[in-house]
Amino acid sequence: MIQTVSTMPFNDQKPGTSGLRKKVRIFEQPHYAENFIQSVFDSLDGFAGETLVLGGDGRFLNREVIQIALKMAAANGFGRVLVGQGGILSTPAASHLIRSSGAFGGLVLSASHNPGGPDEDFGIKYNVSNGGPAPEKVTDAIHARTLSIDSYRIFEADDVDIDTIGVSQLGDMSVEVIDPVADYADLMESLFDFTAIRAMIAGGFTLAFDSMSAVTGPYAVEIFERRLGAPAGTVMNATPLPDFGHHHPDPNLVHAKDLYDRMMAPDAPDFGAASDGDGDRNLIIGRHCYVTPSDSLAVLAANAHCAPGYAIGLKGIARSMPTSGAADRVAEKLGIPLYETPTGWKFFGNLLDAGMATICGEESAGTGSDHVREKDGIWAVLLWLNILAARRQSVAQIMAEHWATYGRNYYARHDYEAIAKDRADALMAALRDRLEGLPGTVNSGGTVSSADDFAYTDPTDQSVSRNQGVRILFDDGSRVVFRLSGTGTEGATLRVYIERYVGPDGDLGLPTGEALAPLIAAAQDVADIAGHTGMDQPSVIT
Ligand code: VG1
Ligand code: CO
Repeated sequence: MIQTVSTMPFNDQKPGTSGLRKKVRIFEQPHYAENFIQSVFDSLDGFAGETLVLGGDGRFLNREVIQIALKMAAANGFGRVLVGQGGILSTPAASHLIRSSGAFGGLVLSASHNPGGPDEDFGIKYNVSNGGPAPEKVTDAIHARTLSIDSYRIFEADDVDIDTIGVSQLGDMSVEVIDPVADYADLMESLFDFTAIRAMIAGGFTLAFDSMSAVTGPYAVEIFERRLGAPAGTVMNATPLPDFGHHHPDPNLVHAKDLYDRMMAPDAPDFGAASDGDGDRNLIIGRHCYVTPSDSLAVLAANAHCAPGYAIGLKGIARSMPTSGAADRVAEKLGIPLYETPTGWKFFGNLLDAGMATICGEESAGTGSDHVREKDGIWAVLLWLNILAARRQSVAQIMAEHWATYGRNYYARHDYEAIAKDRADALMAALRDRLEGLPGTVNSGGTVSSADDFAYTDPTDQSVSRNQGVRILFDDGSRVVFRLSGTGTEGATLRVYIERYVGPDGDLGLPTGEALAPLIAAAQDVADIAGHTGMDQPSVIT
């Protein structure tokens, strides 16, 4: 029976960089998730009888919201829902499933790299029929709808069994519980030379993969251990847990410190990697060699032809604005275009759909390609392994050769977390006020050549996104970028991105902190971070 339930709008349901993310206790308010899901459906046209893909990263509340979404999809007229067994689908696997099943769209339940558990974060993201995150015009429409919604529709029925693979009926809608891993693993096998990687592993190459008790566990065990023959135990923290084992499932040097320490130990494996809550991010650490995500993007692009899926070469490379310019030099050498987009994967979708870019990446440990419309952690790891198998070199050798060819973009991101929102806004406002006067001035970073607030015009549909981050560029190509995070659930996080380029003949072996010190001081100076925030150190450096 379809019920129409009266409700009142919540005024805090604006999707951020990647969907709606809030504390679990906010999501637990009566009607909260229902309002958002109904607002998504109300913003879409023409899905009667169509397919919806549904799954999440297994965090606290995942199973409950899966049931709500199933019953609401049935009441709103979807014809079929494909749901991952146990409610599990990694973000890239969901993207693939939307594409391969010809679905109308998908709901991905995740707060990605944010922690999970009763006192932590939950999230809901809507992806469109190309498999990618809804573009801004859709998320804007969803937000507008959340502010006026007065009722939602839900099918009254017992909970659906989401743990047994098979088909059942919810009113007129069929529910297909599917294996969340198999199709995705097949897709990976179609892109990469599994025979060569398997031979490399059989020949003694060692790897460690940390799933951080998040969604990639089952995917990584199937792919690395079963299909590629790595020994059992290669995948660490392989069982998805509702609270990620109290860990923060963000694969960076702070939260994946165990892996980092292991990779720096005398008996380190040849290759280490980790992924985040929903499986779209990746951290790459070679034996005694950390690879920044921006460098990883550049190396993957420069060597993608080693993998069968990219043997014909790349159409173009896209990176988010704060991501370092390392990939730009690769694009230049390959003679292909380089696109600079705002932060967030939703901005890559149009470029990928139009065949303008093949590989995309972000400094926040996201890399991916046109095989899906999300960033993809395991994909990046497999491309690295394929390159290592083809080049028969270590990660450190590959990095050294890369820098010797292209020069090195020293890079770091400093995050100042849990700032009061008004203070963070004041800092950005003061910075914006100063922009006009900065060009030509000299500070510890050098001479400022330009300063602006990044705006992006999408080359495929001419849509414009403004205020995407303040950039201060220096005349030697160095830069400092400031923006506020759009994925947090408490207070504000200021992200400061610092980059300095050194050519192939320059000093390629400096410690990053040392190479960037003058620019870090300049950032402090220009934005008065300490004055506005009261913090004299960043909370996290990545
Ligand atoms: C962060 C990253 C951004 C990434 C986004 C979603 O956004 O900076 O590059 O696309 O998270 O990633 P923000 O607005 O907090 O800087 V995920 O893995 O959390 O979906
Ligand atoms: Co993620």
